[in-house]
Amino acid sequence: MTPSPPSTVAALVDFNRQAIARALNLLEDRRPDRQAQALTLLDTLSTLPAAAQVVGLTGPPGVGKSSLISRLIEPQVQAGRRVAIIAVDPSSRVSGGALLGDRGRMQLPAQVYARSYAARNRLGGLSREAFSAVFLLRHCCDVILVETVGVGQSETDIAALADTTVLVVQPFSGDLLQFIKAGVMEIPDILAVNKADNQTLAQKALSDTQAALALARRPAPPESETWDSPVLAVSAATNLNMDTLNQALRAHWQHLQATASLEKRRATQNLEWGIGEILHEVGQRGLAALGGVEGVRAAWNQQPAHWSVVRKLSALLESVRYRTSS
Ligand SMILES: Nc1nc2c(ncn2[C@@H]2O[C@H](COP(=O)(O)OP(=O)(O)OP(=O)(O)O)[C@@H](O)[C@H]2O)c(=O)[nH]1
Ligand SMILES: [Mg+2]
Repeated sequence: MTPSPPSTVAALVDFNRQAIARALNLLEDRRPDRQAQALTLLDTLSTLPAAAQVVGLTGPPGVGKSSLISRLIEPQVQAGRRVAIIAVDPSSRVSGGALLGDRGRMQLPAQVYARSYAARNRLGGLSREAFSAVFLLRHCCDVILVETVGVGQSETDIAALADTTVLVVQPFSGDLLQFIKAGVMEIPDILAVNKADNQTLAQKALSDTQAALALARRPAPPESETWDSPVLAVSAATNLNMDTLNQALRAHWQHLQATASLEKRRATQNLEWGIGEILHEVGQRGLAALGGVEGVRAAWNQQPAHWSVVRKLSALLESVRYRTSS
């Protein structure tokens, strides 16, 4: 692989928004030479620290995910932190206005980069482009906020991409809580009951959520790496408890770093990214030739530990092309 120009990499790491936009366009470009350039860029970046905390906010339509994001970025920007916002949305709204909800007419500050993606199928969930974008952005900023709409499957999907998953619910979100109780949905790292400006409804939602969580929790394993998912009543409209939500995000990040959890999550995310790329490149048949998801996992882990994810991916693609052509 020919290395990417140092100027491009330096500009990305420096959070130059034009450079970020160009690099994300490159990831989406389907021409083979551009795809090769994109992989080279990811390969170069993957030798550098991936220091951003990836926070996934998910939940049913209209619960206030975008409103919460626009609140969450305020203290980050004040603290001089660089923030990327990725909205994965079935209706593919592109403007910053839609992304930031009712408050979205404002101009994004210079330390904030935002981009929307359509939710195209990737193992039935998040778009491949969004996955790769987060992959790249982890090297360019301090925090990435990913918004996804959904109930059920997409929460599991966002967990494959985010370091910290926040499930946003609102009063009367019984279906979602049923999913947690029934074990259909993984327990999120943080539950935010939004719209708590309506006191009565919020109190009821808070106790329902706590009850669902208590039923779903399994006994903690002996090595105490477990995280007790907090349930927080918040309001994006009145700023209620937004500092508590920010603190919980920080606390979870510290927890991930203090235990081996971050390393484990990142390894899973890298593998998930690899599987998405393999599906894109060689389809279900190619994936089957590698032994399906299990086969890819085994082959991926057999690659040298010092190899970047891009090198692991290239080796697997080469082997599947060899097998399917012979
Ligand atoms: N009362 C009240 N309304 C809120 C609050 N947060 C958001 N809203 C309103 O709820 C509506 C939806 O908010 P959004 O932030 O766009 O919700 P969303 O989850 O991003 O919606 P989708 O992206 O369409 O899934 C808007 O009219 C908001 O003004 C809140 O804390 N309290
Ligand atoms: Mg939204």
